[in-house]
Amino acid sequence: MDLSQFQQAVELLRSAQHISVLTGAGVSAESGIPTFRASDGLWEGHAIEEVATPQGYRRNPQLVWDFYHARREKAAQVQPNPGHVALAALEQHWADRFDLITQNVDGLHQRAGNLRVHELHGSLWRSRCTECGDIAAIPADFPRTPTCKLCGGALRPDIVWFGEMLPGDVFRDAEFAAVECDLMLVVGTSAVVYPAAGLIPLAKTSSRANNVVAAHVIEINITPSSASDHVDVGLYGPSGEILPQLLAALN
Ligand code: BJW
Ligand code: ZN
Repeated sequence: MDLSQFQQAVELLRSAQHISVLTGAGVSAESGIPTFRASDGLWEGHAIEEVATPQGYRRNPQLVWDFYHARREKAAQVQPNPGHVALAALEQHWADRFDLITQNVDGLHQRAGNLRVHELHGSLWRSRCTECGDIAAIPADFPRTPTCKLCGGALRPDIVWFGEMLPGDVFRDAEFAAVECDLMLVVGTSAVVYPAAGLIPLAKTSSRANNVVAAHVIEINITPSSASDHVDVGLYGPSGEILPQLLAALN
């Protein structure tokens, strides 16, 4: 990691009035959860269009549920890593001037202690009724082929698949957080999926905090991403190491 970039990042953090963080799969990699685009376009052995599109679900709902049951079981077995823990400590420090926007569905940010989490792509831990739209927490004794307790309709995972709209209220809150902040941390995302990736240029062109016109952006990733050309500071290494180092440098 470049030391002068690290020093710049510490200075930006010290002067930040409102921090928003955008996270992706890379932040959970060190907990043992695989990222999406690491290998050959297959997710746990499945083609993306089979398991992460509404068309795939209509073709074979049981295959899709089995995929998400396995993902949920895996997520339940792993622990938040030092990167998650450092982000929870940053929220403690900045309190209500801190927003965590995540593309992840694993719930690890909440388990680490983050309170204000905007889940753009849904959650492994909730189901949604395909008939009445009811969203419910998934209980421990969830059946392999679940149906709605309210209307008997088929349930689906409460996940945002390709071609689907993001939950409107969550995305509005995320846009607000991107506009409100004067510092955005972009952690462990390839920044290729929209509209999530569009929050980075939004932050860069508007800020209401600190009387500045645009937020600064710090990227933390093991390698440069699609966002790298547009960030102010790039810290390249594992987020489970860099985030705790940043936190330690602040104290
Ligand atoms: C580390 C690390 C370590 C590793 N430390 N770093 C504009 C242009 C082009 C296309 C579109 C567009 N707008 C919309 C689209 C279409 C599409 C899209 O964006 N496609 C692109 C791929 C081109 N978007 C959509 O379909 C969205 N919906 C939408 O736009 O609706 C509007 C609409 C609807 C209907 C009609 C008309 C309009 C919905 C997108 C939903 C995405 N959902 C997924 C799947 C969820 C299912 C599941 O989880 O099972 O969400 S896709 C997948 O990608 C998942 C992730 O949240 C998301 C982002 O991936 P992420 O997190 O960045 O992971 P990776 O693997 O890509 O990257 C990991 C990174 O970590 C890497 O950079 C590593 O280097 C790094 N890393 N280890 C730090 N230790
Ligand atoms: Zn229902």
